[in-house]
Amino acid sequence: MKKVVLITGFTGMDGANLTEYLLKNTECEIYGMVRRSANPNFKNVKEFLDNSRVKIVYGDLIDLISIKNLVEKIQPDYLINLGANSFVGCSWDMPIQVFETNTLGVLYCLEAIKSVKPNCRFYQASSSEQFGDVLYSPQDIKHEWRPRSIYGCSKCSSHYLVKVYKESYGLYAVCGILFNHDGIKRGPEFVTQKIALGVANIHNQISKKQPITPIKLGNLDAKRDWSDSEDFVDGIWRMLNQEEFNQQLKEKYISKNFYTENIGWLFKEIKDYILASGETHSVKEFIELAFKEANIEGYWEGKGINEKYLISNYLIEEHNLNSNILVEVDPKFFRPAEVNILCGDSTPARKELNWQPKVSFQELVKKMVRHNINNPQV
Ligand code: F7E
Repeated sequence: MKKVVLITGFTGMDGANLTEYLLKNTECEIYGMVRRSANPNFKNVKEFLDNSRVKIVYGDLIDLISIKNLVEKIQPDYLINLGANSFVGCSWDMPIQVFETNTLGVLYCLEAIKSVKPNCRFYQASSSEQFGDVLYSPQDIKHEWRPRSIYGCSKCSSHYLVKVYKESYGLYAVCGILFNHDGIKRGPEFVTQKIALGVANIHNQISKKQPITPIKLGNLDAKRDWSDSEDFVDGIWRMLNQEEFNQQLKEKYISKNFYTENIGWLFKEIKDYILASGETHSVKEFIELAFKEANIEGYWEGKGINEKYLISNYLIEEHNLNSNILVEVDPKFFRPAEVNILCGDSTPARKELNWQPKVSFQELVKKMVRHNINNPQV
């Protein structure tokens, strides 16, 4: 029997990358949950829509009835919850919507599984934002939660809900604590894509001898542990199938003909895992590498809100440019409270699940800039 997967957040970056991964590496049938809207955005998933293994279903994380109906109708073997209001910055502007989607939505998924299909495996997208105001680096699974955003709080609450449902009802429910992961399908409001799009735009303007548009950003000193989402979806699938990817579990159970469909024994063994690169880089480093990839030389000048990344003088003359500013600070992008540094320890996922990311920070920056230069926004 082919396994059935229900993905929330299907049209987002992770949803699209996971769909691609499952189509390539498994025989699963995929149901992508989409919220009904007047202007649906299928940009990230358009290449999968004609695939007979992919079906769109309508539902909303904040509507328990819709989630329950879908679980009843589809009878999924896996419910992978990637749906969330994932933009940290906006969580101060719409705190209730963030909690409803990111926390109540998880509760509804767990309730639906518990009452309709308790052997459906559940994945929850936990986040490094839960570590917040960190006490040490790299952060491991034992690091306490010290969230600095409403988004971070919503993810801590849902993390605990998963734990409680797992322990109370014996569900295969797992949280992947994912550090920043980006890629060519990333939304334009996140800092990596904002920079990559801005650099590609300036590259285009210089080549057409048009005035250049500086990129306006917030905290340039924030440090993050950035990876490629395409590497992380592989880690997510490994977390959902730990008895297959963890050699010790495999030997302990599968080789002794344990009935894996009966997950009664399994929920006690499964673990939450961190996915991260183990490196931390500042927003400034991302900017420098991004301009380098576009062959635009620059340098930093000024401090605090007056800090700017300026284009090298010889390029101004060569291209007869109107302005020398490539990047400037706009305080409107500062957050009321900031997570200054994140760096994750993913040793257990690497050792136990045999997970190995392929794309480095430098390759990620190049890939995003190159993609935007080759596919200019219209
Ligand atoms: O910000 C700083 C900003 O919005 C990264 C989400 O996937 O990862 C992501 O959350 C850093 C922050 O991602 C701008 O202040 C400076 O320090 O790209 P971001 P995030 O907040 O780290 C975690 C793991 C998640 O779970 C989230 O869902 O960059 N920054 N200037 C800026 N950030 C933005 N967005 N825009 C700026 O202009």
